[in-house]
Amino acid sequence: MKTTIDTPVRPKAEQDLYIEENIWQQQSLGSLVADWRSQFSDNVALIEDETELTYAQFEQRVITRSAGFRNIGLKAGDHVMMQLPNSLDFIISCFALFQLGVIPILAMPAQRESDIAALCELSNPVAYIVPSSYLGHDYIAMAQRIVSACSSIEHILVASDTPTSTPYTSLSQLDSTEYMQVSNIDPTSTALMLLSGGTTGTPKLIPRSHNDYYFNAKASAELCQFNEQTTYLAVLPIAHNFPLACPGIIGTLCQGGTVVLCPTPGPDEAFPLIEQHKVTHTALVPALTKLWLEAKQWDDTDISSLQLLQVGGAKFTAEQAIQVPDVLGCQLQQVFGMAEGLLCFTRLDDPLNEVVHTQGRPLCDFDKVRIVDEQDNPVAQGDVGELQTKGPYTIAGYYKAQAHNQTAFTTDGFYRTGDLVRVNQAGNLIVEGRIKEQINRAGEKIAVAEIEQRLLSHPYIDEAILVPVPDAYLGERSCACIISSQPVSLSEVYQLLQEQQVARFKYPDQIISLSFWPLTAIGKINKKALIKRAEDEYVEPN
Ligand code: J2J
Repeated sequence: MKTTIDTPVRPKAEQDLYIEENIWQQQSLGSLVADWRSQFSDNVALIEDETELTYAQFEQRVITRSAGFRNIGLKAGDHVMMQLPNSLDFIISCFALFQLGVIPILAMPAQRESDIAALCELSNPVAYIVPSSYLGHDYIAMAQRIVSACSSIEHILVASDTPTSTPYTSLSQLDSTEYMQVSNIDPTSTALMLLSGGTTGTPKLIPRSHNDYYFNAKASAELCQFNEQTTYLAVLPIAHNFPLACPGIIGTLCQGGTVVLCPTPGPDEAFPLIEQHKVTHTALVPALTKLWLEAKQWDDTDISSLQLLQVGGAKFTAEQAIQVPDVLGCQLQQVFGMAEGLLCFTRLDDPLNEVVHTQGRPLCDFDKVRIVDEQDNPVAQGDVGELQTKGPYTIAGYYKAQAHNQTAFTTDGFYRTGDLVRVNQAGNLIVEGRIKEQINRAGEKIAVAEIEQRLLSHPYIDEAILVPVPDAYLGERSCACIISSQPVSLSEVYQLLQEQQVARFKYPDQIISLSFWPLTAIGKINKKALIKRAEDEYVEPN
């Protein structure tokens, strides 16, 4: 793997191959906006509340925002921290930045100061884009604190409903009617950075190039047969790869369809939008799907327009998968993806049995996958092992993470996913577990090391281990197992994490106290025994 200072790149021969094979279109994401306008001009591209934008109006909004960004001095290669909920502002700003070659770093609204500050330290953004508030959190106050610690940030930009009293620029104030020519952006360069679920105490950034991300979205849209009649409901937070580009928003726009923005993912907001806009496609994580399945039992909103529900992000049980066609009245597709790249989909013409029991197969023929044992040797056909992958839209390394990249990638450039999988007779992958130190809580990823380190900062906690415990609602909940000098309650742990400005989804759901660790026969800490104990001691919250 050849490494530039910050962003590892693929070997030249691989890049040439992808270009030769027309997998990489050599087109920047920002330049797509004009192409879409010329193909789909009067189609509705985006809907948020009462606002509908055609492709022509979308282009106009992107151009004026782009000029505004340029007027405050943003330039190609700059980084901008973006932390917006599902909104037009998100999409318009994103494409405006793409046009300038400015790289948005896509943080989720649920993230709090500890993550954002660490990401700013890593990436030195020149601007930070926030909503004024969302779901009760004051982002302006958070931004003020971040800026005082991060000297690279010159601008706090606040999405539309900015109170006039703030000293910060609102995004709409920025919009300029000046004509903006799309800059000449190298399509092999980084277009955006996604956040990794992470396995370590420090966050990692995933640099995705114009070429690879365009392919990711376009090929996914073709596989899912998106077209001008597609209406996609963006339900999951759109800073996440899945609703953004698998095919998600960008894939829908590639095909001339309509994107409807859903501000929160509950059925109470989503169902009426499906009915109102005759939504045909959407994507969910398993925990939300369970909620939708339950809600449909008593909610009689007409969601019969729904044709396809994609479910991914965490293991979807066959018991729930089988209910989707009957209860929600649409086809199911399982998606096993990762922000680092590789996407596996069940196909629309797969037999139901494969769709219910497997997580599909790679998006394209150029995806290389291998399943290996602990020594990196291929396992026998059908056996379980770690999935390693490389391909035209899988990264060659994380941003500015040279040491970590040495272990996260093999010497021949394969990404070690940390996922345990097997392949069935039909060639579909089945996710069996993971070896990475991560908890998958309702599709949101928690790096075990980060939370263990934070638990150890409590004065009474001497040792801490965070384990995933099977949970009927979340798929997995997290349990803090501690050895402490004095009793520590879950609410004391919450207080600690709140003081450290940690995102809420990372708080342990359960705590158990021990006086010594249970050990395996060879003397390692027996995590299975800890998980069993967590299950035995659990009292469901009421
Ligand atoms: C089991 N585990 C899964 C699945 C992801 C589409 C869909 C999901 C993501 C995503 C994504 C899983 N069954 N169906 O980016 O574009 C776990 C694996 C994987 C990790 C990646 C997309 N689908 N997972 O979830 O970067 O452990 O991406 O390595 O958030 O989620 O997490 P993330």
